[in-house]
Amino acid sequence: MTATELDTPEAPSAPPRARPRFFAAAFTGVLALAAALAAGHLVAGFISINASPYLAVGNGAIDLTPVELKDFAVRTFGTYDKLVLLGSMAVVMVLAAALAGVLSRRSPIPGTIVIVLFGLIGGFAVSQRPDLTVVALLAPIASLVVGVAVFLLLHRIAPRVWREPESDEKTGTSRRSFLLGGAGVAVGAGALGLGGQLISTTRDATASREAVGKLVPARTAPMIPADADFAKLGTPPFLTPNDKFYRVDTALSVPQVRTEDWSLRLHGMVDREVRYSYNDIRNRPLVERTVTMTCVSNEVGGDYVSTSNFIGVDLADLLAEAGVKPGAEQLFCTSVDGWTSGTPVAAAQDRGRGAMLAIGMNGEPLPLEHGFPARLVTPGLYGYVSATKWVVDIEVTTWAARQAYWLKRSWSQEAPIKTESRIDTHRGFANVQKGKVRVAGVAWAQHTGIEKVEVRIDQGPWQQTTLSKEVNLNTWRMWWTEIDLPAGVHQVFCRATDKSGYTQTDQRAGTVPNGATGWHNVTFTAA
Ligand SMILES: Nc1nc2c(c(=O)[nH]1)N[C@H]1C(S)=C(S)[C@@H](COP(=O)(O)O)O[C@H]1N2
Ligand SMILES: [Mo]
Repeated sequence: MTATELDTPEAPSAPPRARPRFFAAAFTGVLALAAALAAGHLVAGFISINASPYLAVGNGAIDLTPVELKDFAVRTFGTYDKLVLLGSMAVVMVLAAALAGVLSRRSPIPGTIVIVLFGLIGGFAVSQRPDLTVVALLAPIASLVVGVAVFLLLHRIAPRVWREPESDEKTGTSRRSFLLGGAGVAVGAGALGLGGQLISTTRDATASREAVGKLVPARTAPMIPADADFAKLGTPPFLTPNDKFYRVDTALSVPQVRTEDWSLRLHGMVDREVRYSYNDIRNRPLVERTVTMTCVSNEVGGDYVSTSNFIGVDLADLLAEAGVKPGAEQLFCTSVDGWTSGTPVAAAQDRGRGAMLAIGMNGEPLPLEHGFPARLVTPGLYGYVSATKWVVDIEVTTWAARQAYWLKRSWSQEAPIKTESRIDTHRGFANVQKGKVRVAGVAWAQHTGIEKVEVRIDQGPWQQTTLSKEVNLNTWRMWWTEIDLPAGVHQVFCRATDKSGYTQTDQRAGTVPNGATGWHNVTFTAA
């Protein structure tokens, strides 16, 4: 705007629209984004929180992430990998929205295009979710409409005359209405988003889980003997409390499935298709089995291993009721959130192994994040091929016919758990007194059993450790010993030998494609 124009406000040609200032412009974009996401979240609250465009894009990103990056994220951030993802998405979106606002200082068109693009991405992500119907598209549509409307509105009232002297009356009004409008949008967006969150939790499965009550198996697992762990000497407790059980899955928000809405369909290469309701399963005589589960993403020395008393029914019984046809190779199991796994039929039918459809852990119904109402547990196989949580569909089929989630992403088709051992006491870079030092830890070789665990200092001779009482072949075993540590910095190694005679290799391998190998070691500094 030139001085001449300022001096002649009454000029017949309308004054050119002044461009909103940089921050006001950026702010306009960010507020429109917030309003859009909040509106989508609110509508999703009524349908399924997974219809929230923000979460749907996050879930889509998880599915598209290259395997190395995903593995890195799981290893580095653990269960927080999802928060990190949502946080990074928020940062990227805020920056893009701010940029869109700035680009729109002359005309609202660039910003509108960016918001529509965001809306389309959100809509696409929602449409790709296997657990949602067309109705779910209402959420991204709400986002799109509200986003564009708020953007155009704020753009209109954005202080077009901010460049003019503060004293100008028009400027003051314009600026006030922009700030008020902006604050209104911010508060409104907060309320909508919160509302969506609250409404969705009224539809969650917590009450359904509480209504199930205690699960009392007809056949309980043998009592865990007191000497099954050396918790007092620095091993983990034998049974992992439910809230300490490791968690690994691709779900950004825990699927909410109520028992009354759940059923399991067993079909494919079977004589007769069967469908079980929750009560069908619950009212059968329940068995209880002590099983140690492990994740293939567990690196040497890692924590993705836990033990529970699982309660449920034998998968072999269900398969017998359906009648598995000859030639069947895998159980292609689908979760309510669309995640899939492929379990070898032979492992599932092997009664000695004891694969289960589990509905309980340690006497309680499964915690929501561990698969409520029902999940699979197959002793001896890594979770990604054997332990579908929130399972709703089992198709008996061949390997060629179907490829499960992680198989498509370069992990192995068959994945028996590798024999591993870990030092728990001490961890990290421990400072200890030289002389007698206690070392303790855990070892596992599910479905084979642990024969011995040895430790050594630096390149020294291997020394035997004391093993805890064996509970069953499908569980971990604790070990401890005392070593004589000279002053200085030393590496303490451990290695297990399983009952097949195999001793852990010192060859380090990464987790992809079928589990890490190598000896765990901890640095001890003795003084
Ligand atoms: N629906 C669903 N089930 C799943 C997964 C998943 O991502 N989605 N992850 C699997 C993997 S990789 C493992 S190791 C186990 C972990 O079970 P937990 O979280 O109860 O320990 O669940 C399996 N079941
Ligand atoms: Mo896993």
